[in-house]
Amino acid sequence: KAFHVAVVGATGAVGQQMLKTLEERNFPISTLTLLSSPRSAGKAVIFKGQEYIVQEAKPESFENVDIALFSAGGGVSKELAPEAVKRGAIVVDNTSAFRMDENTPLVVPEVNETDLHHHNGIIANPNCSTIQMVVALQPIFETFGLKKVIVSTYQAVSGSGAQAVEELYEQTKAIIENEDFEPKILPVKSDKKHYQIAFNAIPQIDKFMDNGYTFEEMKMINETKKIMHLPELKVAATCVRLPVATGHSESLYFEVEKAGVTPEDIKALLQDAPGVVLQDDPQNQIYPMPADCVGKNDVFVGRIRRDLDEENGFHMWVVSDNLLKGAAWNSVQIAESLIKIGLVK
Ligand code: 11C
Repeated sequence: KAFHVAVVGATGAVGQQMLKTLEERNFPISTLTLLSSPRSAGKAVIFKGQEYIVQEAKPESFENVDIALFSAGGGVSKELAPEAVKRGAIVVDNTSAFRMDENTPLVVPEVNETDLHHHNGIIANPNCSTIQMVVALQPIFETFGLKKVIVSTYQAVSGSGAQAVEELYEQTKAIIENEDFEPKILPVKSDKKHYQIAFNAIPQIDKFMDNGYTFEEMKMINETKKIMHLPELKVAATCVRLPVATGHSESLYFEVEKAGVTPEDIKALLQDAPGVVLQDDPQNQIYPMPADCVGKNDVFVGRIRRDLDEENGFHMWVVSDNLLKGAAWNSVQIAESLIKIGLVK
């Protein structure tokens, strides 16, 4: 069986990767409807060699749609995802609009695919930095138990959209050519101040909350607890933006419940874990790096070692393509799971 699929936000950084992923997976599509905000409507997009004109997303755009993949910002999802559901579609939403809603499953198929059974029309796709972390942590939790996670991220500018990638290239060029420039996008387009990203590191992703953490940090904390069904898990996060175009990296410290676990036990486990590729051979300088992970769907892990003071504590480096497993691939993977389980009419 083939399905009528709508992609909302088809011209954006994630939307483009969604189309590429649907094409690569040979996703069973009978009709493809490409939608966007009024700003991008009218643009031409090629899918499987055929040209499509992107239409402005409206409630009636979702008539007869079976599966709608949303990635056009939280405002668009809040307004139009319920309209799509009303018309019989299942929505996979890549924004933060419904993630913490208790009636909306927040799904990473390697971790909690069975949560899809409880959907009410909308399935939320988690934040990119959360996804790669839980793919690496879930097998460790299942086998050894998990007490505590402290994560520091090294995030790529494409997480902030195509304009941020442009800004990185332009600033880099301006600095090398000794020209003036004015930061306008990063760290957060709508925040009061903007800072240089080229040759820099910015310890702010999304706006600050009253508790001193950013929204990105709180997403990593709250979403991890929800996806892994571990409300009591201790999680802390510091999220930093780097001048890398694509590929988020994370340094994780975690403590397991079980005594006597060795780094070799963790490596052996992750070697066979779904969605994980182990690259861990320090003697031969083998470890994951964003430049090697771009364009791949997996989560890459390495640098696994025991903490020098805490017997049950370990350190690990986790890298993934933030636009693929962090967004487009996880969304398409959810859609594939929905079909496999028989949840798409
Ligand atoms: C970033 N993680 O790297 C963000 C982008 O909630 O889906 C994804 C925002 C989200 O800037």
